[in-house]
Amino acid sequence: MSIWTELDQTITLWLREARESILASLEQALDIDTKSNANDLVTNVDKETEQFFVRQIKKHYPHHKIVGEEGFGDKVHDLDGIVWIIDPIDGTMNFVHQRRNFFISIGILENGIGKLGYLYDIILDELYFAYEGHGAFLNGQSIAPLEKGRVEEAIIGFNPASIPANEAAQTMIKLMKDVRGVRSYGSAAMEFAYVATGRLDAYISLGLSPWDFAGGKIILEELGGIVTDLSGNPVKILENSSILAARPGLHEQLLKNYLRAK
Ligand code: 2AM
Ligand code: CA
Repeated sequence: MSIWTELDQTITLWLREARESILASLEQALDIDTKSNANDLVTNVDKETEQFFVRQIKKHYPHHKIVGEEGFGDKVHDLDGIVWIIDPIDGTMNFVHQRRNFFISIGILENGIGKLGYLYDIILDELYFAYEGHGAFLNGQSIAPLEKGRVEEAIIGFNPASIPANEAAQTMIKLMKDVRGVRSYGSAAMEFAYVATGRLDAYISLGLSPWDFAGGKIILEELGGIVTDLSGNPVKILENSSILAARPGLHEQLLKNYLRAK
């Protein structure tokens, strides 16, 4: 068994354990706090879930490095070796307000190459997973590679709160009118999972952090999806970035006709 298959089996068990404990915590009062602004929420469950993973990884894989949103991981400056990038709850606002539509998101890289990606819809118990070079799966069922798409037939994921306050806003609004539909789910992990399974054709975000996109990028790329920043440049994994994640064909069309259009 390869180290990745073995690691996957272990992570799947940890994810199930984390899910049980998140579901149990939903039966109790949440301890809710704010971070960078009044809408940037964090709860005791975000922190406890990240601590659970950090504890397990440190115990079983002490040489691996960890980047975690809530800061319980390591100070990671480079992608040498094996690096875990973890968002214990992606879609915290959904978690607090809706009690659904939130994910655990994990990406694992070896020397900068994405190897394993996990997006776990806790309420629906749907686990999206990819192993680089070996396919992507939803609850163990193989996900079909992505076919080419076109703007006129596309449903895109987009957060209207992130329409830029400059002339690019007009192009963005034109795009919203040209596509078939626009959706805003409030969880980058969910939007990546939806692009991976064809429920969305593209996802656009003006500013995400590494833990918001690491797991999703690995899964989408395994399916032939394309993930860049909004200028079409490769995403730097350890830095905040804008994100354009889309089917092939559609990705080029969005860049050429909207995002890079003058
Ligand atoms: P979170 O729930 O883990 O905070 C919502 O559009 C998406 O953007 C979610 O994935 C959310 O992740 C993320 N997000 C929310 N606030 C953010 C911020 N200040 N910087 C980067 N990503 C953010
Ligand atoms: Ca989070």
